[in-house]
Amino acid sequence: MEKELLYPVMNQYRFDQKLDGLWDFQFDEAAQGDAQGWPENGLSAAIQMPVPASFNDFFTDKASREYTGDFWYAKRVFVLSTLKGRTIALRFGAATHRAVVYVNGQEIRRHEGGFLPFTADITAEVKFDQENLVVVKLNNELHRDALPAGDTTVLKNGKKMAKPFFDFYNYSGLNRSVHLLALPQDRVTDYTVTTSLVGQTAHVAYRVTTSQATAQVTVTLQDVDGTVVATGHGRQGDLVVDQPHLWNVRAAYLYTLHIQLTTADQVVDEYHDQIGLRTVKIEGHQILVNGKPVYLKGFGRHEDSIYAGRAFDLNVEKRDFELMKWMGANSFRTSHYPYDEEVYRFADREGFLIIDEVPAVGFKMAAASFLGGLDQSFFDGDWTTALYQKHLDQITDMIHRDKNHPSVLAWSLLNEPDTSSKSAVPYFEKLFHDTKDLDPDQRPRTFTLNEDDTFETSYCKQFPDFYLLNRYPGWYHKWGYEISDGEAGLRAELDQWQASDIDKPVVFSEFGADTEPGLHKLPSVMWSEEYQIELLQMFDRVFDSYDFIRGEQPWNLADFQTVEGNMRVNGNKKGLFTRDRQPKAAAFYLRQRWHQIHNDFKN
Ligand code: BDP
Repeated sequence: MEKELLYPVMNQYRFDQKLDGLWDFQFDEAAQGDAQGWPENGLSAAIQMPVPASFNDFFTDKASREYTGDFWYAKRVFVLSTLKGRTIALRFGAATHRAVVYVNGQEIRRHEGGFLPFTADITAEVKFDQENLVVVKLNNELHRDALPAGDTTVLKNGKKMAKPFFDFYNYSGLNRSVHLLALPQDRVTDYTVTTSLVGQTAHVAYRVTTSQATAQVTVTLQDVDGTVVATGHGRQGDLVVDQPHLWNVRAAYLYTLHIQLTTADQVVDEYHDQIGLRTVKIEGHQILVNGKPVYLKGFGRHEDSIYAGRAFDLNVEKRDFELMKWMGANSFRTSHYPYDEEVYRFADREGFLIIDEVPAVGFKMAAASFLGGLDQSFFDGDWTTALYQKHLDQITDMIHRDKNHPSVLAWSLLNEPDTSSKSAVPYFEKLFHDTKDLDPDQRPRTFTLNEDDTFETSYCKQFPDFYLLNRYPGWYHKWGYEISDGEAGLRAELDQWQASDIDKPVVFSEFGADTEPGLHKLPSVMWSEEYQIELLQMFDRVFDSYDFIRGEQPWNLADFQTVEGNMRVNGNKKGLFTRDRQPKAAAFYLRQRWHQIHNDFKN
């Protein structure tokens, strides 16, 4: 059960109920909850907290907003006896960063990692036709041997404080929906589809895993009209579709895959999902979707909005997709962690490509430099052994969860790790080796290279299938009037990539300027709306000069919250849109450019 991450569906065999709403909530500064019997009795002095939400921004006092340590949620959940005989489970979409789940006083499951779902089988504990006490202990401390990486310090007044080695606020809580599931004991536990194209025919290789070995498996594929276009029998096989409607970039087409389990001619389980038929491949400098080259236009993003912090919010997501479509975008990166599953479902429907990133961020001591970090190589640290296992676990779960989405183009295994020290190499060798066969679709694997990790300095250039470059000339160096030198430096680096025998695409996955909306200056100064446009224009000139650059994803779609600091004015302001999703002047500039660039620009 623990490994089952299928997106929940409701039908006559499967029950799915969202437990969203107000939960009991309590901080546990002294870590006394267990000793005081909170798992058995509930929280001793609870307040109410919305789920899904990050707790932080609801509070009006700073100690609560910044709270770091253990904190608890509890809810009484009535379970109907009509669900008896099935496997009863709780499914948490995301719990930051580690969780212990208790039901009716019994510990059921522990989980680490704040950005991926997990299930807890509560069948043995659940009481039917009664309220069940669901209690979850969370902990949001940051550590060097955990993802995302950081430190937790204790202030002189005794308060713990999170010190992220990354530039987004450590929003914490039950950030995604919680589900109560009741599933047949004889059930589909996972499925995989991969498509290959031969002429005018698509071959969809499928594999279904089940909880028990005896059931018969039947798989059908239906088009949008509900017509069955292919049928398969058995746990694995090939669905052959002649003249398929392919899933294309910004022109999606989704088929519905139905999986049916029968034993002794009785249907015991059904599962359905929408899938797209497409191939992705890197060939030379090209990123190919269905064999056609694509140029990525899009954004680095964050799950971030006012009030609920990092909570998944369908309304914000809908708005973000409308903004991205308005811009003429066709892609985004889930910087710096896997997003809620609904995001991938939106992208599947809208034909967006996703670079799916694991929360391996902050693997660079100097990344904490603007926070006062140390100047040593991250991979020299003795914490990397413990970290490695968590890193691999989370990549495994991300690929497991997201492997069937046509929108997922590539896996980003790290953001801006320190690769300019040789000590990174063994870690990378092992990581790229151990993750090679996790994805049945063999999508390309990559990571973003920070400004310090250049063509000359990075020891890990051999690993990615294509390059993601995060570059900030015009902002973190050679800024303002010196931007022309920034451009020259960028060109000098790109000339080295061009002259090399590396035959792989380069995508600019970050570049940008913090911009205060409403600040206008002629001539421009940094932070003004005019300067943001000039900086984008500089990058665009450069992108258009090199054929191997196959995508541009400015940082960021929208302004977002970070730790407070002398480099940040209430968060990171590099958004093309404000935090409440209204355009800055640069959005109009870039929109015009992107509408003139076809998806297959440069080919
Ligand atoms: C990059 C990071 C990103 C930051 C960005 C910035 O990948 O998380 O927000 O810089 O400083 O280094 O704006």
